Amino acid sequence: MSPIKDRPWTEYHSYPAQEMRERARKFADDLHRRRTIRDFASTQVAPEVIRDCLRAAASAPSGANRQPWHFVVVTDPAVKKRLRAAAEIEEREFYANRAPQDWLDDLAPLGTDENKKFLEEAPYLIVVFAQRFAVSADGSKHKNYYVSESVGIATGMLLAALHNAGLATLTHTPAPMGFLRKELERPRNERPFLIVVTGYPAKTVRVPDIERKPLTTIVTEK
Ligand code: IYR
Repeated sequence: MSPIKDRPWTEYHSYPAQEMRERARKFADDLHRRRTIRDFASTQVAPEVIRDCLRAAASAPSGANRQPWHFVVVTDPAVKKRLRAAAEIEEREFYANRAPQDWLDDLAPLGTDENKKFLEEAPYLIVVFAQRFAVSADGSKHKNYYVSESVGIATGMLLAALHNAGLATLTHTPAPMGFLRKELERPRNERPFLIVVTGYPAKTVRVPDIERKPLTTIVTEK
């Protein structure tokens, strides 16, 4: 990549003060309407929408602009079925033996269990991988920086973009999730990060009117 200083520079896009305030408020209000759901309709989603949301994610900042992510977009029912089977093996073990009691107690209000039917029902599974390092065509390794931070930011931007498009999402982290690399034939320099289960909510879905921590408890001004 050519050095930044040799690239064309464009003016920073800004808004008049009033417009800025409105945009900030509307965006926050809209993000607050996002809810994780666990029951998806089989309704199809236009691939262009998913592609544009991935384009939004791809704009994320990353350590040294190394963009250490890869997204596997799963729509093939046979692949989904395999992922569900593999995830449920791990999750059965998680709920029965691996999870300590205090973790199970924290999950109880969510009503989650080892049954992961959403992995087959949702039209899209976007499996996010983090690249610990990059491998060039000649096999040499190139370091990446702040990988978890970068991939976390890109995933957050993906969730915001999908919500903005009117789609529902579920962030699913089967534990452990090493099986995703094998099932999806990803290289050894990548580790599975998260599954973004994406689609429309099932007709029966109701979401709780949950509250978020008030700003006064999460923000300190100095
Ligand atoms: N991976 C399990 C358990 C789980 C853990 C957390 I932390 C959650 O917020 C939700 C679920 C599962 O997917 O059921």
